[in-house]
Amino acid sequence: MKESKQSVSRIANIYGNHGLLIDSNNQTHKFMLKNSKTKLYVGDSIESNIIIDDVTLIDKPKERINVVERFDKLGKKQIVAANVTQLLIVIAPEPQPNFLLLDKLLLVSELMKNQAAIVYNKNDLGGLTDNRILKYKTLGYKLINMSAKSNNNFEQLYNQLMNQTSFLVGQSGVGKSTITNMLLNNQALKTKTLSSKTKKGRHTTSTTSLYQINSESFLIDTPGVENLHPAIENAQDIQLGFKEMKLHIGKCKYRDCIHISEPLCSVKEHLRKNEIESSRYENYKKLVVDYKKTSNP
Ligand SMILES: Nc1nc2c(ncn2[C@@H]2O[C@H](COP(=O)(O)OP(=O)(O)O)[C@@H](O)[C@H]2O)c(=O)[nH]1
Ligand SMILES: [Mg+2]
Ligand SMILES: [Zn+2]
Repeated sequence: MKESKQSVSRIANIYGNHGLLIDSNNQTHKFMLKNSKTKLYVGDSIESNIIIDDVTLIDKPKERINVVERFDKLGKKQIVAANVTQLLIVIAPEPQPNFLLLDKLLLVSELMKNQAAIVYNKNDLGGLTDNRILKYKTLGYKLINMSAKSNNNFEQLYNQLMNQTSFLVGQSGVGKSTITNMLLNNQALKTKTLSSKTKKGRHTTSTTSLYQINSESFLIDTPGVENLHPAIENAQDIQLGFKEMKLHIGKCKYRDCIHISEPLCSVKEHLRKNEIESSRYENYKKLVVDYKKTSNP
């Protein structure tokens, strides 16, 4: 029986009580949980565990800095990954961007205290000229203009990943798995062709997986991340995801103003002056209404 110790590793994927982890030398190993009741997520960090016959026995993960949550099909909260430091929100000319989803994902990122970057992929199909997208740059978000297929602006994306655990999010079909493939430069993930009839992407990622880009940089790709759940604790939190509204916090008549029906509201005043764009404000309102519907009063 071979037995050895190892330093910090990250969980790469999980199937029940076993799966794969990546060690600090970018080597993949099998693991098994000692106790199948222990909660373990992709991205979890594991410290010095015992390896027996090439299988790492895991007692418990290190304390998490955060978790990414979504609603499952039954509307129940589910954790999809842990220890994420950056959301990479991927959009493309096709499928057409869903701006409500984009604004919601920026809020998810803000409430996780993560950094966010918007990746405009498939620029080979259409240049980045859409003002609805360009405005995010004006708002202060990093906007990477690239094509995974024609390897355009790969450098910029690569630099954005350095020293981060990045989580790829966005509509199905925007190219998340293709980007992952490009980065890993292998065929480990299979991508299928966009269904030309519906122009809607099909899921091509069957399970959440973490990949190592270099010793300090990791990337997580997962299917079905459209219903990520922002960690909203009260309606006041929602404005934090909107940089242009954040500027006016504390300037309304009411300290707890949520900028919808209150009088003497600074946000609505700037909205009237077109300093806050109405489409962003409408998405803000939808997120507030959505939150109120699902939260217990
Ligand atoms: N033209 C073009 N197609 C791309 C690009 N990136 C991905 N695709 C295609 O878009 C489709 C969906 O990609 P996929 O990576 O599965 O998307 P995911 O659902 O976000 O993981 C596939 O047919 C890819 O070949 C790109 O940069 N340009
Ligand atoms: Mg995919
Ligand atoms: Zn207000």
